[in-house]
Amino acid sequence: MASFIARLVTGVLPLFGGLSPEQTNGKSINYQGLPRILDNPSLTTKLAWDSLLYHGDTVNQDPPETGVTRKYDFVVTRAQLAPDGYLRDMIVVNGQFPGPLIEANWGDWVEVTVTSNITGPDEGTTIHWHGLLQKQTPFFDGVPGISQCPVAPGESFTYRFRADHVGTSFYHSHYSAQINAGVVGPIVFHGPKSQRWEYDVGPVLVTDWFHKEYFQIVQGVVGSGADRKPAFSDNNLINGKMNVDCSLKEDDRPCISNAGISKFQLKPGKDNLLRIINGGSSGLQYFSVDEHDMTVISMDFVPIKPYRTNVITLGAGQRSEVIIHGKVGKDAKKSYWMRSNISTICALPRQPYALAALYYSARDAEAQIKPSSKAQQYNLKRFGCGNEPLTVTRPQYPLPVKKPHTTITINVQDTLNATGNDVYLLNNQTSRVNYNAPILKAVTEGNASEPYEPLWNAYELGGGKRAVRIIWENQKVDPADPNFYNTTFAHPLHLHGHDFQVLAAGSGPWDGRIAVDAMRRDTHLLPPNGHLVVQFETDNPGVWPFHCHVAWHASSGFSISILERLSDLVKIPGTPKVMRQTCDGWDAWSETHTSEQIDSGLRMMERD
Ligand SMILES: *[C@@H]1O[C@H](CO)[C@@H](O)[C@H](O)[C@H]1NC(C)=O
Ligand SMILES: *[C@@H]1O[C@H](CO)[C@@H](O)[C@H](O)[C@H]1NC(C)=O
Ligand SMILES: *[C@@H]1O[C@H](CO)[C@@H](O)[C@H](O)[C@H]1NC(C)=O
Ligand SMILES: *[C@@H]1O[C@H](CO)[C@@H](O)[C@H](O)[C@H]1NC(C)=O
Ligand SMILES: *[C@@H]1O[C@H](CO)[C@@H](O)[C@H](O)[C@H]1NC(C)=O
Ligand SMILES: *[C@@H]1O[C@H](CO)[C@@H](O)[C@H](O)[C@H]1NC(C)=O
Ligand SMILES: [Cu+2]
Repeated sequence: MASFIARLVTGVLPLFGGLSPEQTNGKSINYQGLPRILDNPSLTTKLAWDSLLYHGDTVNQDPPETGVTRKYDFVVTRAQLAPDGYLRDMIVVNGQFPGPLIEANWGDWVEVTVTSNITGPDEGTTIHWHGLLQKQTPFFDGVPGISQCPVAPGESFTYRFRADHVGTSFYHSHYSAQINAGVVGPIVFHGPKSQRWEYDVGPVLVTDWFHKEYFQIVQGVVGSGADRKPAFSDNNLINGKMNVDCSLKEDDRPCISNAGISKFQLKPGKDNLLRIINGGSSGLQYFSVDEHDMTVISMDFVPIKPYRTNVITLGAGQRSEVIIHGKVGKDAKKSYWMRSNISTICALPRQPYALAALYYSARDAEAQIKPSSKAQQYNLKRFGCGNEPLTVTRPQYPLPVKKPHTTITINVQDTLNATGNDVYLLNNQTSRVNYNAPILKAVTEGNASEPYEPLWNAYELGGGKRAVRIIWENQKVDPADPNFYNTTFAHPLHLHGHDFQVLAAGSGPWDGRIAVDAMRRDTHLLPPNGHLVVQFETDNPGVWPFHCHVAWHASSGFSISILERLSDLVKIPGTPKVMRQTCDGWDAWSETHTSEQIDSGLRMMERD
């Protein structure tokens, strides 16, 4: 803090880099240029994938047995950092924002020991490994109140799961809206490539950024009457960096307007792979690179038929891998802006524009030449706040769409409850879970039966492998209802434990038509006043939330719990035993700490 202020008053400052990397991102290292797995001698086995172009479906195949376990230690603590120049209280992994990169080969086991060290005030934590199937390990999915109890302050918990996909994802806290405090980092699984590239630039993590602490934001979101406040984001970051205009600041916290932005170095004339992740709390992002087209090769973990574009859409929780062909000659001597713009129509950004600088030589990057490139043009109203049309994003390896055994229609409504708090109702029911009694524990201890607790918002999908279709409807709101609150938000809906087929998505009600070669992914946008139709097979016994990835909407109860194949679930070794580890610790902690639950439960808030 002292050095922060020292730098603040040093007068003339460079174009960017007014703060040190420690001040903006703590102990975070620049993770460009993959695989980095090679840097760690204990992780060097079997990187044969790197040269392999393999035309095979890694999504619907079981991963190979590699016999390798990759171990990581995460300590989650409070920290004060200034990612964009505004000093704020954060919660981070290993002192780093963004958090450390998890890297493994397809088929490896990954073991992460998470120590909860969030004190003053104390908080628990859980980490969710976004997009992983967790087959046979549903208790390591990291959702408090569903798959585990929170890891209590001072306690540790070891997650052990399979690298069951190939591609790009991220991990994040699923405890209340703690993701917003900075508990987020990239995941890369190497494996057979669906397309050839020559240089792996690495993760490009885009996060909307808020200056207030998440507890205050959640209080505003779920508050009633005059306490109810919409959650405006203050800034937008690329790999945890951006500049802020301190003159717009409304408080007296330390702030500097040229903290520094991220720099990327691409190889001229080569095919450069960028792994773009929307790891933010809420904002719908449009990612582009000035004067460069991108060839999109995946959506979430699923390879798609490559297509060229100048911009991609990423709802919170979505990822996309793109190849950028490097410029040559005099064009490679210029620098370019990489941009991510938060939608000003379907989100609430105060400052929507994230920037990073792209260079082709280390010397230019060192000299920090300010780009003078021209922004890509695209229509902000594109796709009515939805994802790219399904005719554009076709999977590399399509699967047939089976006749569904079960069809569930879910009507979404944003309304005020009897005490005037903003809640989401899904088929008239909001969701709220109990941190001391996770649903997975209750159902595997044989201590739950139908009718389930209404606030679980449970949908039980019986035995056997069956096709299940879910139709999300976001348009049948009644404008005559005095509590009707017309949101223009797009809801990025994320299902745990599955890649679903996206059968249809668009505005208005579903017309019954199914996309040709329906793509698969784990998160897709439900547009405002629109519909989203997905289908998956019950091939993964577990309790899987299907929820909005906008942290504030999850806080307001936008979640259902899929209870999948309970009779097979109870046979999984480790149920319910694994959950007792966190629950014993959490029960003991909560006996001596009074906690205040201000939001839904999925993202419930507890404070002493
Ligand atoms: C736990 O957090 C405290 C303060 O936030 C810090 O001093 C301590 O080093 C942390 N412990 C570990 C193991 O990181
Ligand atoms: C995206 O943001 C940049 C500022 O970084 C702006 O100049 C550009 O117009 C924006 N693009 C669109 C389509 O709004
Ligand atoms: C309304 O929702 C709030 C926030 O989730 C909750 O605290 C309150 O108990 C709810 N009121 C009723 C009457 O259910
Ligand atoms: C929700 O409840 C209202 C009455 O309170 C009822 O008319 C309506 O059909 C219900 N909607 C659903 C989707 O269950
Ligand atoms: C079973 O559920 C009941 C009611 O919720 C609770 O009182 C009891 O402690 C639970 N038993 C176990 C073993 O969890
Ligand atoms: C909701 O808002 C949208 C966009 O502002 C508007 O087009 C639509 O008519 C509104 N719907 C209702 C029922 O008010
Ligand atoms: Cu939402």
